Amino acid sequence: MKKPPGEEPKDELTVTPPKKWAAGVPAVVHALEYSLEQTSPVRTGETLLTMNQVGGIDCPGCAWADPSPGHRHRNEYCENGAKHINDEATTRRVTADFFRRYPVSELARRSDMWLNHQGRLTEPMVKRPGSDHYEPISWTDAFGLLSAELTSLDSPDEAVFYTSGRVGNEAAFVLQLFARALGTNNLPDCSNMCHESSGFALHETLGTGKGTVSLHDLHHADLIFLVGQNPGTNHPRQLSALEQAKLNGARIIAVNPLPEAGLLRFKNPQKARGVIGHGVQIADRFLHIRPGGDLALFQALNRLLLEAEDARPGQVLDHDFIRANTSGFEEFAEHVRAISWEEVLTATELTREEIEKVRDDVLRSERVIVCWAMGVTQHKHGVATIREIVNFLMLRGNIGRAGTGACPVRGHSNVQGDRTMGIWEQMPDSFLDALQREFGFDPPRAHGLDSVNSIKAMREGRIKLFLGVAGNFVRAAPDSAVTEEAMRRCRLTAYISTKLNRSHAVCGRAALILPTLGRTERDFQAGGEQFVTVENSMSEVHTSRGRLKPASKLLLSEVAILCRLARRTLDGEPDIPWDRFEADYGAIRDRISRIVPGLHDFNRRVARPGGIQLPNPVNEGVFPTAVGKALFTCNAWEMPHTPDGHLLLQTLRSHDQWNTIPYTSDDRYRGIHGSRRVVLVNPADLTELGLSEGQHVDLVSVWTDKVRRRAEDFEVVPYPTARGSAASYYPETQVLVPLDSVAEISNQPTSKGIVVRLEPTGARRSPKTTPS
Ligand SMILES: Nc1nc2c(c(=O)[nH]1)N[C@H]1C(S)=C(S)[C@@H](COP(=O)(O)OP(=O)(O)OC[C@H]3O[C@@H](n4cnc5c(=O)[nH]c(N)nc54)[C@H](O)[C@@H]3O)O[C@H]1N2
Ligand SMILES: Nc1nc2c(c(=O)[nH]1)N[C@H]1C(S)=C(S)[C@@H](COP(=O)(O)OP(=O)(O)OC[C@H]3O[C@@H](n4cnc5c(=O)[nH]c(N)nc54)[C@H](O)[C@@H]3O)O[C@H]1N2
Ligand code: SF4
Ligand SMILES: [Mo]
Repeated sequence: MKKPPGEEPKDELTVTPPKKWAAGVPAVVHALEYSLEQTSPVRTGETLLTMNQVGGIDCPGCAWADPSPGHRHRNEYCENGAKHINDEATTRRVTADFFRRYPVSELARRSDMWLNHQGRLTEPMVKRPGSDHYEPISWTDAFGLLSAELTSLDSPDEAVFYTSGRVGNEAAFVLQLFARALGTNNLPDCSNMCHESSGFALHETLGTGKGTVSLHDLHHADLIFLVGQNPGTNHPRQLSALEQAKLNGARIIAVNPLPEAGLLRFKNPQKARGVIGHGVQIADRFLHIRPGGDLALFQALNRLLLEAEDARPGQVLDHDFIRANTSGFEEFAEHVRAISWEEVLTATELTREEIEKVRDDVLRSERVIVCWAMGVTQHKHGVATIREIVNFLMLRGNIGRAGTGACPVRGHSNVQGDRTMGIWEQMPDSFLDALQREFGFDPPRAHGLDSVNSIKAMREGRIKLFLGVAGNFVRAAPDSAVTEEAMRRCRLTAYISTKLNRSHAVCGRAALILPTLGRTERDFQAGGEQFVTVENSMSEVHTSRGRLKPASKLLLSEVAILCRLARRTLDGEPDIPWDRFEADYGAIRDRISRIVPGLHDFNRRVARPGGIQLPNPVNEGVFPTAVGKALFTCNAWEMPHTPDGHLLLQTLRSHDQWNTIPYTSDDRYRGIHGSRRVVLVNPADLTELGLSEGQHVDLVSVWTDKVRRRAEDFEVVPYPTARGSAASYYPETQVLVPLDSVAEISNQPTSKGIVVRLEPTGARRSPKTTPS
């Protein structure tokens, strides 16, 4: 067993030129280095060889889809997938001794990286009110404590149940069933901070909150937009799909304030050509857009398409599609024709020629797909931007046909599945009615709290109990100081987790750590060995089966923990067979199959190689919106306003982290090594601001409430980011994101649009920039 590190990693920055390509040999080597540091060659082999294979472990990383069975590579994973899985399969352990040694107050001072590097949690622990230490507690007593707190609440709405998209379908279904049987819809999840804007926009305009694209569609598109996403780091196997599309003749347009390595060139490590050769150029066109400018870009494109139709009537727009399937075209067209070019060019920092060239690409293409991620959703007008993308697709009938569609690229491996299972504070009545029919109780109908509103309720003392499953809410949520204070007001916080993180240290007056099996591990219950199911970004539901011996004998599965807690708390009312669910997850899937449309006969169908493709009504020509047709929308926009001397900051991921958990301080593709406390700024902006490379600055966020939000001591790195903007890593910059700075309609934090000022601290490092 490897000894956990005692020291914090050193913070020493070296900058090299950003990479111009992604993956290839260094990616493979890098993944193996991290894996071997965490675990052993045998365990690395056991996990990686079955990862993303039929009957194997679903990668616990992103939600990218696997090729169909028979078309999978022997190594069907990417560098980062290998890191994520081995971060879980680590042989390092956090034991009761560790908690005796480190008081909670000290853990709260430790870095996210150090906490994660301590290894896997091994036994249930409790922190009692007034104590500064976690101490061991038996499972029975832990459930006793939690259910006593739950039953003593004045109302079930004083509890909140948070999940991340790492949770499999069965546990997600059991969790929402438990919360609703208790009487609350307070089911915030990471999606509230991730693709919530996509869900709202797609639901309103197309009548379904999910993407409409399959891998096959991507392979056969003529033109693919990659808007506000960094696939080389965050969805690396998407690059293989894009490579395939290019081989079939597709053009790709990347829209991003940063020239990300994965958008430029890709060397596929699964092919000899990729390992030794020059790889494939990914983006044929790169639009170096100002952050927040995407809505203006798509509106300008829409206006250009309408004008092209004026010039060549009947040859540009898909009138049949528009007439048969949509509503609101006239108002939309009138709105878009009136937009001002001057405002578009200021908002996007692009030239009119650049946008006209994109129009020409569109006019030459029969089949267009738009992919997007956090660069679109995490802005004030994220919902409006996605609605405008839908307008854009519909104009030429690029919805519902093979090779076309809307592709929100999802983050966590099962974030989409969790929603399908009912993890949402606003599930529609059709789902709640089905629960009522199946289980014979009245689920609450009033909407519950999402992530931002949960923090507000905690801050006001309206929430007494917080249960988190598979996430790190304290670091994922905005406005760290506010969120941490809100958490500390809770009477009890409890986390079902695999690894130590800051949410265990910044906790309620009492706190529980409930350690659980990870996806890599074998899961034996009374009914025999179990598997779980997950749904990827392309609505495919399939199995995931662990291979490794559990990290500790004292671990329980997520399903077992939730079923035991529910049984103890609800005491037979309503009558739900929690014991049976725990013993055999197939019994849970049987119930799901009667509740979730498209998952009928779940157990039998999911056992087939490749699993189940959930139907998307849009691809069958059905648009289940309020009016029964797809909607064109009119989207007013407002440029993010940055006063003189300020920059618009985006908070993003490095290549070596999983959400709130940095693995190392390196970001290889961007040429940043040894430190995460960096702020990337365009050299011309640096000159204008009177700042220079290597200078140390505090980032100060400017918001209407005048609260001081400051992230201290970041080093300035000149970087080709779009003018007027800056980029820095999340979660270190979480402290700068005001709780009230949210996207309209979706209430999603605007993590990519924070107005900041850079205040020099006086310190400066000697330049250590090295050639690549
Ligand atoms: N290795 C790794 N993989 C991951 C994750 C991880 O942490 N690590 N996280 C997973 C999760 S939960 C998610 S949601 C996804 C996130 O995947 P991404 O959305 O790719 O993640 P971010 O790092 O937030 O990057 C956002 C990208 O948007 C760009 N951007 C920022 N603002 C704008 C804008 O206004 N307009 C445009 N056009 N672009 C903009 C940024 O420059 C950056 O390239 O990744 C998933 N996969
Ligand atoms: N400023 C800023 N904030 C953001 C974002 C941003 O781009 N900028 N991105 C947002 C997005 S897109 C997301 S999705 C959220 C992510 O927010 P979360 O999903 O809450 O955070 P994670 O970092 O994925 O959670 C990591 C923890 O999950 C636990 N865990 C891992 N695997 C398992 C498992 O199998 N079972 C259980 N029970 N526990 C497990 C481990 O204890 C680990 O410490 O953050 C959001 N916050
Ligand atoms: S692309 Fe995503 S799902 Fe695929 S191996 Fe990489 S991290 Fe895992
Ligand atoms: Mo996410």
